[in-house]
Amino acid sequence: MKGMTNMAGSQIDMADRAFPILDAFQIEIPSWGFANTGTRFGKFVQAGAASTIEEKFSDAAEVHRLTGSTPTMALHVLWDLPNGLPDVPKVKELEERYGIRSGSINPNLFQDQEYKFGSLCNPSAEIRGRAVQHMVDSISIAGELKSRDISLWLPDGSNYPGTQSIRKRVGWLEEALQESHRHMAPGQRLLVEYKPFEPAFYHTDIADWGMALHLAQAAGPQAKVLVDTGHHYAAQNIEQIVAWLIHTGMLGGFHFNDRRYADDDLTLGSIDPYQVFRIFHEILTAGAEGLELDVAFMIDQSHNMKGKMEAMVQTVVSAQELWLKAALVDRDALAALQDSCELVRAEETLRDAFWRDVRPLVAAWRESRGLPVDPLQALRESGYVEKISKERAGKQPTGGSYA
Ligand code: LRH
Ligand code: MN
Repeated sequence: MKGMTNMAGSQIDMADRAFPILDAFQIEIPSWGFANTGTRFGKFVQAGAASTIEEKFSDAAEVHRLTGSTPTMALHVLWDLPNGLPDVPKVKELEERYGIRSGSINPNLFQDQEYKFGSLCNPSAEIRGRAVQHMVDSISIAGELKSRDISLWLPDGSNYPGTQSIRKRVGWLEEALQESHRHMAPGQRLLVEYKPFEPAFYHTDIADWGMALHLAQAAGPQAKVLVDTGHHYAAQNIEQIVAWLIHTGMLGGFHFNDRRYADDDLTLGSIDPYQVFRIFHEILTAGAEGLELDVAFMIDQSHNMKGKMEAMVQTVVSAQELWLKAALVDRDALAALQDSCELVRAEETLRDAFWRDVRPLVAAWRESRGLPVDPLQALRESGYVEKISKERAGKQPTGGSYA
């Protein structure tokens, strides 16, 4: 088979193991990862940034052409379907033209002025009603686009003690998610994302995995928890949270990114690649033990400094490599060493897989699948970034800190 011509026997067995693993690996890219984004201190615009839904589909198609692992793109309702349901036919046409399917649908309950004191948790029943209507519209859009997941993140919270009733807000949130769940079609999933703080800095209504798990269970059987790797205090053991969500059958998906301090939305594996490896290890071990998992892998990053196309391709390449490393852990040996409490040998069995340089194997897989052996180099040689920078220069909206 092409790509394996000059591989020794053991390498061929390794390829036999690795290639199907890489064939099955998929990770969803966020439309907003191609747009000009910034922080509250400003936004450095890139001439090639995407500002239209068509440009985002074009960029997503290029990432998939180069990596082979990103057939779907997550959409954010107000940013990508500003008119809601009436924008669906256009999106379907773009899916056709660019060969990229719409992925998770993200309601946006954090932009409208009326959500200052909350959306689904706002003391005003009227405002809560409008926020629930946006959830219902987002669920309909997902239905029209045959997207399985409605991925909900809420900025709701408060900035000062005593200014809001935390318990009343829990009650309103339970009602709103139960009402939303009632509008879901069979097979659809509601993913509840938690975040400890920002933009609220005293209390956030869905601040941690326990709150998200309770709300998802209270909403209904089609609701699960979404783990954004950037939404944890530095001292938290994320893979332990993942293990609990797997154990309770409540793990729905991930937003992968990396961080040094808080929700920095940096590129996956750029600060702590071992963190992603440990998360992947928990998922693969559960799968190897026969647990039926249905976990959506998604990227959620804002590329404020790196070239957006380069950052996205780099992220997918890192994810492919870290997934394969974790997939090659000798799980049987590890399980035996764990049971016999042989600590160092167990740890070395895990680290051995992490230290393995799988890049030649992934390159051989790409070659065997007709993909560019080095996607980042292929991006540079394609001239795609230069082309879109010329076409899009000066057309991007300047306002707003986010996409
Ligand atoms: C919030 C978040 C959420 C998205 C947004 C773009 O921090 O992680 O998932 O809606 O980023
Ligand atoms: Mn997220």
